[in-house]
Amino acid sequence: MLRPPSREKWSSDFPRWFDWVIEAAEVYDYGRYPVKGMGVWMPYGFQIRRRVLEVVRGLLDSTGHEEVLFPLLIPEHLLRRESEHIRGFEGEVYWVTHGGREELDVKLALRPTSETSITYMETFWIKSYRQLPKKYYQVVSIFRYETKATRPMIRLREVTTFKEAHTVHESFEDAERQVLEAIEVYKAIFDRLLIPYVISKRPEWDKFAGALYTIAFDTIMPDGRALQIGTVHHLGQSFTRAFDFRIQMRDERLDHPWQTSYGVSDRVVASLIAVHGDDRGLVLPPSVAPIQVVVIPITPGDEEKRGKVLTYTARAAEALEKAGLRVLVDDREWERPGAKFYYWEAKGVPIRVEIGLREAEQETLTIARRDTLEKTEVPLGEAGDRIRELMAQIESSMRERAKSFFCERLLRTESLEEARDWVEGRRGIAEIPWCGREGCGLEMEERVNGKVLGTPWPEEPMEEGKRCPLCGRPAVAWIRLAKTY
Ligand code: P5A
Ligand code: ZN
Repeated sequence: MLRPPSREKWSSDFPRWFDWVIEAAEVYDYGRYPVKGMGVWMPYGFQIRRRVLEVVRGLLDSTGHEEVLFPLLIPEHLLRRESEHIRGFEGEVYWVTHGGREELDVKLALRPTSETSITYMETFWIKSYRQLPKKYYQVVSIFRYETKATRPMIRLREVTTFKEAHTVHESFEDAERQVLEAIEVYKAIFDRLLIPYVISKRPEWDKFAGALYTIAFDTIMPDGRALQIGTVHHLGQSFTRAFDFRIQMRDERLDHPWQTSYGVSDRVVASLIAVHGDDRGLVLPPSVAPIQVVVIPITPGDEEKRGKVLTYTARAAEALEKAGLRVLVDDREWERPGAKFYYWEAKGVPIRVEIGLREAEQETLTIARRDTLEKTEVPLGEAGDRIRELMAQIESSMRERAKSFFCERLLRTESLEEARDWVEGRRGIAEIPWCGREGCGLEMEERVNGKVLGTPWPEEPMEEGKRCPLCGRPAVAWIRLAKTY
């Protein structure tokens, strides 16, 4: 059994803790696969990924998004059609240049995102405003030749769980309403997964390539660095113009429709792991835990007593399953109970049930919760209900724990020095008054030694009398800065 590199690594050496936990919990094998930036979802990790995906799919489906599946390859001329877009992605594209021994006439890109291929096909499918709004999404692998340090799930070259939505609308305003809906969907996803976030409008210089504007969700990792966990883009008419995509509008005119796109990735699973974990390993919210209850029989040496414990264990497990819980009995004979405790703690199973002779004789269960490690004993007859209640409690205390950590890591200050100390010291996100000019924004990045995340969304009216600490002009907004992944 792998043990963490040392105590307190969750916050003091987060990258190592993360590498350790995904291996110890058998979530994701990264670094052994011989292509940089690509990892393997292992069975247990795949189950977590699947449940997170169910949350995302459920919310997209119930808000009228239709699932589609586009080809992985995009011909060069499509990818190049929108000039800002290709300028942004040029350096990150993997190209397929050969088929077998033959060189291809047309180079094919492994999609870095799908605005171009989807818009291209929409020109055939959508002819009139009557078909709008149109909301598509797909769950696919995308490929980006990332040059910043790659990291498991967080900065991949193959993003294997890209949930990208693409929508088409009659007007600027309709697309803007879609941006609001997308933000609500993403809030619901992160709320369900108990992941805290701030929402920012990214600065002009850091918006998505081809977008009018970008709204981003950022969370904070245990080491105080921010992580972008989702983005929503108003695409305006950039792509519909580039593809000469026109439809019949309400007033009979032919015009280019308006689009949005938004996406979340494997980073959602990464932040689920990072935000809730501790030095013993994963702590999974019961709603997405592949196993909600692990039952561990503690068998005495005596043959008859052993039989008694095992029979009772089977009965108890059946009762819990009947109560609708996802249960696993760990009856491996070659493993000692203590080793099993460590193993399932590392895997983040929310509830552990221990059954020894005493429990078997008294028809009770000893229940330990993963988040606080507290134990209680309950009668078997009440166990289903009690565990259900306990899971609700676990969920709310996990939410509170994550929220209070997050709130402690937001600092609002008018002093550039304080902001610098905060960001450099990895305490989290700092907000300082800003005049709105790009020059000052970029200089703040230098001075604070961090990255601008943008300004609060929804827009907050700026208090009177606040000034940009760099140029002294009146501030138009608070601007957020942090170290980022
Ligand atoms: C929106 C979906 C887009 O690609 N096109 C379709 C738009 N936006 S984005 O901001 O570039 O990416 C969406 C989210 O994906 C995550 N992400 C990544 N995750 C892991 N590894 C990467 N290399 C990577 N690149 C982007 C981010 O969370 C981003 O918000
Ligand atoms: Zn300024």
